[in-house]
Order: sequence, then C-alpha cells, then structure tokens
Amino acid sequence: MRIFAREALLPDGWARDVAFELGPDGTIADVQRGAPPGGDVVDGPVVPGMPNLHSHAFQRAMAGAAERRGASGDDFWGWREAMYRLAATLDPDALRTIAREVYRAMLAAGYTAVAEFHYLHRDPRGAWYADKAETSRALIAAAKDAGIAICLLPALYAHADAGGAPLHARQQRFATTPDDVLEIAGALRRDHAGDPDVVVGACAHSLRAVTPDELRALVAGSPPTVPVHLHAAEQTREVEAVRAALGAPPVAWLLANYDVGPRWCLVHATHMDDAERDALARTGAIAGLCPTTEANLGDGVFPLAPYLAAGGRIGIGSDSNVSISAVEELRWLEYGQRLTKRRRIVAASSTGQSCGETLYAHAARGGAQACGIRAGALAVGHRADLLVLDDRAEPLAGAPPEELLDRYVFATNRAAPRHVMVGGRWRVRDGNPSP
Ligand code: NGQ
Ligand code: ZN
Repeated sequence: MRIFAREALLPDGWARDVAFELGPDGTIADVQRGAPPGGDVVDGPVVPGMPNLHSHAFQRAMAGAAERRGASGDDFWGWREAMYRLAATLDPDALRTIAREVYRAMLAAGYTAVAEFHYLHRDPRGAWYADKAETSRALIAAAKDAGIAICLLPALYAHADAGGAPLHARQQRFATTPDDVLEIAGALRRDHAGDPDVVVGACAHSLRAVTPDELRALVAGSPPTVPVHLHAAEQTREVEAVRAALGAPPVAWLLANYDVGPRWCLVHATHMDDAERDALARTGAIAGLCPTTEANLGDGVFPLAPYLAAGGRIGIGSDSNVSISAVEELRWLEYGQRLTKRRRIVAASSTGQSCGETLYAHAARGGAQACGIRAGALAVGHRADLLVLDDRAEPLAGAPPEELLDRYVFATNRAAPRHVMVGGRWRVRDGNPSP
C-alpha cells in the first residue's frame, strides 16, 4: 500500500510530496520526498500518531462526577475514595464497554496507541475470576474493538502504603503478588505472540504499593526488554511516605536500586529535587506526564525546562481520562510552565524552534518508547501510526507547514484529526470510526 501526502512531518522536519510505502506488517517500508502523486492520496498534512502512555480507562466513568465541593479538604486522596467506589461497581463486561468507548475517543483525539495501567484484577469482592487474566483480556479486547494499539500493564499492587502496610478493604480488587502478575502477563504474551498491536509490559502500581523485594521479583521475572512502568512522586505525601520507609524519595530510590534506563517509565515524577531531576534525565527513561489529570488532582508542576535541558525524555498520558485529547495534554504541559515561570516558549530551547512541534515530537517519540513500540516518527521500520490533520477550516487552514503544529497544539478547540491510521490500517476516516 502506498500513501501520498502533499506535506508530511518527517524526523528532520516538514517535507513536500511524500510517498510512504507500507509493508504488509503495518510498518513503513519506504519514504520518498518529492514523489509523484499516486496510491492513496490523503487530503491533509500528515504527522505521527501520538502514543498515550498512561490510562486508567475505567476512570472515564467518573469524569465530572467528583467536581463538587466536599465537607473537608478536597484533595487527591479524597478523589481516590470516589474512584475506589467506582472501581467496586465494574464487572469485566462493563470494563470492556467503557474501555472500548474510551479507546475510540482516544483515536478520534489523535492517540494511536495506549498504555493501559491496569489493576482491577479481581472481582469487586476481592475474589479471583476463574481466569486471573479476565479483566486484562477485557481491556485488550476493547482495544481490538476500537482498533488502537495497546501496551497492557498488569499492575502489581500488594500494599496500601510504603513500608508494607496491608491493603484496605476497598483495595482488595487490586491484590496481587509478583507471581500473580507474572502469570497474567505471561499468559497474555503467549496469547498475543506475534501481534504487533499488543505489548504486555511489567508494572508496579507505585513504591507505596510494593515492597523492595516484591518489586525485585517482578522486574527479575519479566522479560528483559518489556517496558517497566510505575507511578512515582506524584503527591508530596507519597514522597514523604517513601522517604520514611525506604530512606530516599521515590526517584532517588529507584535510581539507586535499579538500572533505570530507556525501558522505564516513571509516571508523573512531579516532585524531584534538582539532582534527581538531572539524574533521571540522563538515564533515557521516560517521565510520563499527564498534565490534565495532574492539574485536576492538584499534583504539582513538573520541572520541564531543566529536565529537557538535561536531555530528559517525556511522553504524555490521559491517565484518569477526565480529558481525552493529545492537544490538551501538550497545551497544558506548556501552559503550566508559562503560568508558574511567568514567561513564554518553555519547551523549545533553541532560537526559532517551534514550541508546538517540539512538544509534539518529544511526546510522540517518548510515548512510543514507553509503550514498547517502534513508532512516534514517520521513518522506515516504524509503525505506520499517523494522523491526517484537518486543514480545511481554521485554525489550520492556510497555515504554512512549519506553523501547523503550533496552531494544532495552541489554537485548536477540538483535537480532531481528519483521518487516523494505526499499524497501516485506517481507524478513523473523516472523523468517524472506520471498520
Ligand atoms: C491510580 N491515579 O492508581 O489510578 C492513581 C490514583 C493512587 C493517579 N495517580 C491512586 N493519577 O495513586 O493511589
Ligand atoms: Zn495513573
């Protein structure tokens, strides 16, 4: 299959008259600039699809339902109680239905892959389903229904807080040992061996939810190349709990105890001191940033400029799915910085560099790395995960290509690409799901 675009964003910038030859495996086999039109001529500028590196799909069912003032101190931990009440109501069918709609919305909003951070393993009363992988399978099925690539992350969740505190009653659904999650992940990997649209990673909920020994068993028992994800340093209370139990804050502790490198994704990593920030940046690991959820939950602001200056890699996630929009995540990422630093153009560092394009390129590449897929750039050997932007109307109409992603990130009020391709297959055509 050949697709032809008048304008496409290649790794070294915008190119004209680009022909992509796609292989039968859904990857890009060849890219030609200045090519003659032919094949599937797309009607708009082409950019890489955006991986969504962090989602709890089920939480979409409470979007907007926890925005009323409570009797005392509305904070992250109070929101979490509402989230636990929701989690207790969902069976595997409900999970699949919600996730399917969420994944369709992600595709429509420019996400072409999702890392689903999954911990609703048991039934609502805390008993195992006959198949321990039942709810994980429901999520993979939802991704298949929708046509999005998925990195399923079955999370190890064994304790209520750092120091090995026992799980609360309302966390019993999440209760897992390292052997449980290795068994689930192993079964899924066997079932989806050779499927380019399903990756199964290794995942611990957080340093609150596992002991050092449990984390060690999980990482040691997982294949050495799969992505490793965990929540880290999102709330200051969490940082203090980890410091008290382990003698160091989460990021410093991880760096001291693991060979943290490109397969690691530290979700949030909001609260770091300067040394942690620069050390994390040097590892090649991904900081998984979820700006709309982090804002919604009152987490704090990630130190973006010095982290990027130190060579740090980032990706974006929709996390609680209170918002499902790649554009909104990128815009909030930059605007949070501008508001707190009282300056402009934070993510771009060199003179003349586009802020929107820089954010987009960082997040696309970093997101793909965190999802364990070769994507995030339109290059030979990469997945054909791409968007055709809608340049028929403002704000994209008439834009020179160099300005397109600045207009897309900062000026669109509906992040809706015209067409979306995942692994060489059109999944959205003219804004609608494509069967
Ligand atoms: C989660 N979400 O597991 O869904 C968490 C909240 C927790 C975010 N951190 C619960 N955004 O961290 O304990
Ligand atoms: Zn999360």
